[in-house]
Amino acid sequence: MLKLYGGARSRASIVQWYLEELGVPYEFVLLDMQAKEHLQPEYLAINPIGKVPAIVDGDFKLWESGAILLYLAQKYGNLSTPEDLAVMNQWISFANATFGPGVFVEASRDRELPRLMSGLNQIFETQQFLVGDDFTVADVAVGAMLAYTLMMIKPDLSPYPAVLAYVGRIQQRSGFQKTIGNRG
Ligand SMILES: N[C@@H](CCC(=O)N[C@@H](CS)C(=O)NCC(=O)O)C(=O)O
Repeated sequence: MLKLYGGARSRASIVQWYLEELGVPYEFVLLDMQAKEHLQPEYLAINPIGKVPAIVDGDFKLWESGAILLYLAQKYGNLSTPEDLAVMNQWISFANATFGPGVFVEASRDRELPRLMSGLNQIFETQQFLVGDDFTVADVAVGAMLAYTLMMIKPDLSPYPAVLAYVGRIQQRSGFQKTIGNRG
C-alpha cells in the first residue's frame, strides 16, 4: 500500500487530502518531527533533504508536495492530454511558488495578496473550481493554500466574495474535513 510520510501539522495534509479525494488506499506514517524523526537515516533514505511530505508507492519514492500531487493525478486521476497535465502543473506551481511565498512571506504580502485574490476572484465569479466546474488536483494545491491563508493569516477577504464562496465549497468536502480541516 502507498505510504505517505508526514508530521502532525505539515504539508503532508495536502497530499493526504488528495489521496482521500482519489479514494486511493494509503498508510499515513506519522513522524515525530519534534523528536527529529525526519532527520534520521531511515527517513533520509526516502528524502535526503529531510523534509515532509514524501511517499513510497511500491519501489517508487517521491518528495515535494507538488511533485507528489502531479504524480498522483497522472497515476490515479484522469488526465488525458499533455495540455491537461500542463494546466495542472501550472496551478500546482502557482500554489507553491507564487501564491505561498506571496502570502506567507510577510515582506511581500501587502503587495501580492490583493493581486492574487483579485485574479482568483475573477475566475470564481464564472466557475465553481479552478479548471471549470469540476474539482481537480489544481483545487487541492491552491485550495490548501487558501485554507492555510485563512487559518494562519486571517486576512479580510470581504472584497473577494467569490474567493470566500470557493473556500466554503472546499471546506465542505469530506476529504478536506478529514485532513486539513482537522488540523485544529
Ligand atoms: N516545498 C516543500 C516544503 C517542505 C517543507 O518545508 N516541509 C516542512 C513541513 S511542512 C518540513 O519538513 N520541515 C522540517 C524541517 O525543515 O526540518 C513541499 O511542498 O513539500
